[in-house]
Amino acid sequence: MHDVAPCSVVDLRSDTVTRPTPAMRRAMAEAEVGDDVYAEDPTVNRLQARAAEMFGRDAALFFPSGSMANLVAVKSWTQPGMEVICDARAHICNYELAAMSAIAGCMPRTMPAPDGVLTWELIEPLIRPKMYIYAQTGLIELENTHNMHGGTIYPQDVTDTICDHAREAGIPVHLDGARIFNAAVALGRSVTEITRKCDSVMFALSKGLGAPVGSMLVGSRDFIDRARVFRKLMGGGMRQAGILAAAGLIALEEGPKNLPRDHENARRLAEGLAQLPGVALDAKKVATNIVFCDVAGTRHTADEISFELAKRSVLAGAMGKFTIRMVTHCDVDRAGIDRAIAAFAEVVSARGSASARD
Ligand code: TLP
Repeated sequence: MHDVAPCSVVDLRSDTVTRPTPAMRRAMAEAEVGDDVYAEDPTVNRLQARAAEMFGRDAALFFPSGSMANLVAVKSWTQPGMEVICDARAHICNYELAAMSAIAGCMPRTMPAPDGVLTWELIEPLIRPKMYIYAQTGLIELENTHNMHGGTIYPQDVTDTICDHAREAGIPVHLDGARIFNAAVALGRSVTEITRKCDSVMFALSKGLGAPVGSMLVGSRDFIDRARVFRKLMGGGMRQAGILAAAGLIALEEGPKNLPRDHENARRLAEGLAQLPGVALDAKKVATNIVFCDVAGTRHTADEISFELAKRSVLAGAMGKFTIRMVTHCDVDRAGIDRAIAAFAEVVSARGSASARD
């Protein structure tokens, strides 16, 4: 558990905001390092080997960010001029600066999927016929858990069916599993089991697992060899990166243990917020660590509410005019969640009476 000072800010903007634990800092200070562009950093090599083992794959590669790992996956699977099928609210297509187009030369072909969970029935009609007038489908991308749909999880049979059909169609499947450990913990299954049919998987060390920096890409040896070249092409060849990998190793071994508590806290937060006047959300749908609520009923915008929350030392993300996102993580404990609910209640009632006075 990370140290949580009693009067600290309760930062629920994202699970990316966690600070390294004292154990991580010690491991970073003591890390054995080498030049990773020569593949000679022993700590990076250990992290990559451990990640590959945990996912039951041949190989893994360490990246400075999930965005770069997703981009390199697209680049490694496709040719310029191809299409990438993904959900309309996928991170890869909305929050990565159109990198798949700007850098990999691919076009996203999107479909709004209920809860962000694509199915083969939704995907199949988007696959282009093999005719020279069409851009060809180069990749199918899934996101598990789905960030902008509130941490939703792919049912196993849905992922497996997509991957089976995609394989028959000769199209690889890349999984943006930035929060795949959250999904695994919620399902009570291993990450190997829930990702085994995907051709490549990106997962983050720097979100719920608590590392300060880093994401991993896992897959076949051949895929990772290609990805290594593209990572270098994009300027992601790091040198003595063992100081980061050392924290990543601790995140990988210890981080998943924190996730059940983060999920409990998210449910507690959701149930608390659902009681507040003008705040709409379905607490029963909160399956992992992400809580979205709609504040339109308070007659105030998400920006106004998050501004007021910040004055009370609670940070939340305004993700749309009336949409607020709050993400639980290892640096916020149950007391922090209760403080967040109390602050939200105060803001909503203070603002409610202010608007009643208007
Ligand atoms: N997500 C961030 C923001 O970019 C929205 C967050 O605060 O949740 N895939 C998924 C599903 C993500 O949620 C994120 C980051 C990424 C990829 C990118 O990872 P990084 O930030 O390491 O580039």
